[in-house]
Amino acid sequence: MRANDEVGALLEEYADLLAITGAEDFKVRVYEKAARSVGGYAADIARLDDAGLRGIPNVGRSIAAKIEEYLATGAIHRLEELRTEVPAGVRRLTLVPTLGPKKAMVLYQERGIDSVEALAAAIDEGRLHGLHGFGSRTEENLRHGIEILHKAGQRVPLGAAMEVADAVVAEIAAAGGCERCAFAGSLRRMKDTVGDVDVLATSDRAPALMAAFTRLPLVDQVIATGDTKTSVRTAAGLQVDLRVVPPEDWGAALQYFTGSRAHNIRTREIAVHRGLKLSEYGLFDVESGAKIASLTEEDVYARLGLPWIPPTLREDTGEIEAALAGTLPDLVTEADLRGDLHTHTDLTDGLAGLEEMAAAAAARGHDYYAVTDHAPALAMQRMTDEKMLAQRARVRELDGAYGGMRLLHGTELNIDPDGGVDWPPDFLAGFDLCVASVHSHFEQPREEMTRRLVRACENPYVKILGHPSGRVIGQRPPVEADWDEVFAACARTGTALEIDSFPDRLDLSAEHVRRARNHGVRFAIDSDAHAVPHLPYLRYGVGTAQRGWLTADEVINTWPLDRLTGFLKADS
Ligand code: DGT
Ligand code: CA
Ligand code: CA
Ligand code: ZN
Repeated sequence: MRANDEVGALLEEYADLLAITGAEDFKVRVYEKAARSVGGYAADIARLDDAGLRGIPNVGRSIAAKIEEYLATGAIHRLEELRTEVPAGVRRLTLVPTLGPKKAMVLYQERGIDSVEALAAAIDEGRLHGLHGFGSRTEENLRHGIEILHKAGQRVPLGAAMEVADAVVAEIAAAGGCERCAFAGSLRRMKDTVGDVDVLATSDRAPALMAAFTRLPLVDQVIATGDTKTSVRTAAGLQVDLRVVPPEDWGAALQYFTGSRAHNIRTREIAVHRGLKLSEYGLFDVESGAKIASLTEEDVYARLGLPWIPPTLREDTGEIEAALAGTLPDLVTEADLRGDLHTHTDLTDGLAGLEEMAAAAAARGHDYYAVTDHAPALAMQRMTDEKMLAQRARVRELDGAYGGMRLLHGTELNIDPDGGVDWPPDFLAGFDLCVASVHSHFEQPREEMTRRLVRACENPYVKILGHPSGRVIGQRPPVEADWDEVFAACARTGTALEIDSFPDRLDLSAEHVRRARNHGVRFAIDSDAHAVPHLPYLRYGVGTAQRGWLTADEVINTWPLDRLTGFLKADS
């Protein structure tokens, strides 16, 4: 894990604890902003001196000092003090949707509630009655919030699990005696949340790999260790399993541990029909016991009479039938993407300036890059017509300064409760591209929400419906709408549906993508980047698109610029 992420998490915790202990809002916000800036900062903070640290946006003298203290000693004294005042469970209370820090502290001080479980029990036993600010309506909201939190369970968003897995794989691969190493399981299938991380390696010296694994700095606790499997837990509570197999069994083990369970049941059945037996050790002839295939996944699938099936499809939702029929889709890949169509800068809530974002995008090899800052109705972003036009002028000036990459000027509009957007047609006409998203009134009844989204699609200037369901994984459920009606409207009006690649959104979800696809809709896989380190999030959006069975041609930002520009014309 990068020091930036560690310190970002500590500053966020600091902000939470300040809020819980009743510090002024402005002070809390200072730390929240600093947390995001540090986490999103492109350079490694462990390599910065004091002046370098203070060059990070939103980091002043006192925060720079705390960061230096952490880098030097591994702890921040003031944070340790706050931790003794506020039990960890009280901070966890603020993860309950609708429960803010002040209310959490009241619950702790007045009723001794120091965990989510204790809160649920207190509600059930009626112990919140009479507590100021906790009427029956509030209680109902809390009950619902606890449900949402529990549904998310202990599952971790894809992005957080991927960071851990990438770090583990890099370390194990570099350990002496390791031949191959990769992650398997739900992570390789790019599921939007991950229960635990499954890492697979081949070596003739398993004990050396296990020892290297348990010594990794991110390991907080060793759950169990042996010669074939070791399980550990990170400080954030994520379990990581490392399995070591002999080099000749790599393919069979990778196939087995990638899953899903449902997919494996089907492949085992196919084996049985052929007089074979499939396990993590290989594909065997039942009669002779001879091993028929195990070195590569391709071998295993081939001896089952199947083409290799991409991991993102392995859910037994039609991929076996498609493989047998020779009709597996040619899935979109990250290499197919030519640009990014939804990104922010520090003109609104982004952390980096236009030039920095554009330069980083160009370094990724994009052919085009759209800047789409927030529109005025999101009041806290303080957007004005003048600021937007000044940004456009700057975008036009800079266009051409990044090699072959074209800069597009767009905006992310807010869809109001009636389906209208921020600006009138003549102003919208000046943009190269308008994304439109729901940022408020998430709880509208289904019919109203459907009408709202359909009306937004019908606006001829709206070309992409941003994060269409509005979900935030583990925090906010998707809005209720008649999705088939919305998807049909997108197809009819030539509005692309976004797959927002931000790892806590992944919105549209893979299930919705697959449904939308049947309506003949186009999609845009966007980073929604608010900082330079967010640009690579496209990888998660591509994973989601693959799980939705998308091919490159269905994704508008795989198209060459002239084809894209045709799509973006208001009358198309
Ligand atoms: P997760 O961790 O809940 O996000 O989901 P997975 O799919 O990573 O599941 P996990 O970690 O329990 O196991 C990894 C893969 O190993 C799983 O997808 C299929 C395979 N596997 C593990 N245990 C079994 C089993 O008892 N039966 C079968 N058929 N496959 C198994
Ligand atoms: Ca797993
Ligand atoms: Ca596992
Ligand atoms: Zn948005």
